[in-house]
Amino acid sequence: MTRRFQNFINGRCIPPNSNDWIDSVNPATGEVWAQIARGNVVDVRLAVESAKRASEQHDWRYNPTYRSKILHDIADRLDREHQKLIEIEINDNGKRVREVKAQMSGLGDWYRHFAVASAQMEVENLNLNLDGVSAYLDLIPYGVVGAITAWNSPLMIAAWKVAPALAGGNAVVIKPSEFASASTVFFAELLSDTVPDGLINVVTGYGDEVGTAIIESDEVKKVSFTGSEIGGSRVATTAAKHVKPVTLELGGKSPQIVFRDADLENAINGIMSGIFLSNGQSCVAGSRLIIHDEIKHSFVGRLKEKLEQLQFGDPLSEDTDIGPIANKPQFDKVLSMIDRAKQEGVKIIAGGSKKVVSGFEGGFFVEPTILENVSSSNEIWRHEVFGPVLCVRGFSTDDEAVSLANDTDYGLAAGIWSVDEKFANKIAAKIDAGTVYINHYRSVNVCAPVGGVKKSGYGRELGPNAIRDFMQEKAIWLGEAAMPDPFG
Ligand code: TXE
Repeated sequence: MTRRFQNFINGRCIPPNSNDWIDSVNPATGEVWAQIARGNVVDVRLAVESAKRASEQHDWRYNPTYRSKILHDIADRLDREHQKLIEIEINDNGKRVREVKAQMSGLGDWYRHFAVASAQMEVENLNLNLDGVSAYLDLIPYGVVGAITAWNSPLMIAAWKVAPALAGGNAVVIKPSEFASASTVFFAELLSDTVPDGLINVVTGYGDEVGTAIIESDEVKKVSFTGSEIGGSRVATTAAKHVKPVTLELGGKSPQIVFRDADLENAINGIMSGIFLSNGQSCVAGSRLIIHDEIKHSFVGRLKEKLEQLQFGDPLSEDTDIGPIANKPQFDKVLSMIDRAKQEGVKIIAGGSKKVVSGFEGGFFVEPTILENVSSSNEIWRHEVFGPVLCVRGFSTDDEAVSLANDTDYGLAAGIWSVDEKFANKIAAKIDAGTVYINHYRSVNVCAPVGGVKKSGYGRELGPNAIRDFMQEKAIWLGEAAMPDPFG
């Protein structure tokens, strides 16, 4: 019998009110490996009620030291038991075992950081420059927070929302992507005897059913979303109707600029990592290579050689370099965007087709693809593929490089490759993006904010304000001298 993942509400697994289930397909085989609950507004109501009760517990709401202890317990539990999550995640989204292991073994650390940060939260005095009165800043939790996540790295994306939300004294209702929900449900289940009931709830299902119900619930006071530009726009529209704040981490079309003086070996590794790790299914995927005309030809030749050495195969195998695309709609989207690029006259330098992998004939494999002869009007240059597809364009002047880099509606990340650090910093200042990497790419760290400008969204995750983003400021004023008679 197919394994079923129920909703997780108030500390236990419960079947969906609809009694309906959604198939979860293993992208390496194309076969159904599990089913997830098709949640609806009734499940969301139960989850929100349980979250509200949990968020109102006195210790949770007012005692950061207690919250810190629970977050430490979560981190320790994940350190001990994260292996149990690895296979589920791979069955769900096909990410390679080497990448998933790295993500899962670090999962506890996201929670540990916020455990420490929660314990360090202090009252902030406000410098009013007034006589006879002082003020301080109180930070208050929202209460119940909604976390709507995507399929590419479900548990890491959830950690970026759940850990700071909990540290700030909230309870969460998570809606993972319908394409990869199992690991998030299992994660909540794994923590059921570590986390007080109701603090972490998971309702699975479709965006326009479960996601909308979460945003529309009066008791959900803030929503943090990771997903597509269209999804984000819908989420923001619904939230606006309810005057509810949202954080949107949407896609990107991130440029990587390689200057003539770059350390080319380093740059090649950076470009490969930026677009071909995780099959380009990363929000910061460096999908546009902008490279000086004089080095373009040889650089692309070396990228091509690297691609030829990569092994396709089972994402569960340590030897695999390239696994499947995470789900069928995404597989179809990647291939159809490549096809349309071909029709528009874009030149295929490498890849460009689906790949049939022996033993995994039903899997959603796509060849890593390099495209040249791309212009600003091509869809493949303008729109996020979220797949292993690199567009290459040459430049001759620095201004041209900057202008090509900013020739996008998005602004999540960018890479700059030059050994002249001063020059690279000057270029970085001109790039419209939430993150710019110089001679490096793709790393994330709890101390560095993640988020975009333009259509890559708004608000930030992680970084110095991560907990405050899940809290509201309240100014408390203290009169220290007699109030004067206003009419005297
Ligand atoms: O995204 P969706 P999908 C981009 C990438 C990809 C494309 C489509 O380009 O090809 O998005 O992916 C929920 N109200 N990114 O279809 O639909 C949905 O159920 C409330 C970039 O997976 O945006 C899921 O949980 N919720 C991205 C989540 O939103 C709604 C990562 C994301 O789904 C909703 C993933 C609604 N109206 C995809 N509509 C990144 N930022 O890195 C959808 N959802």
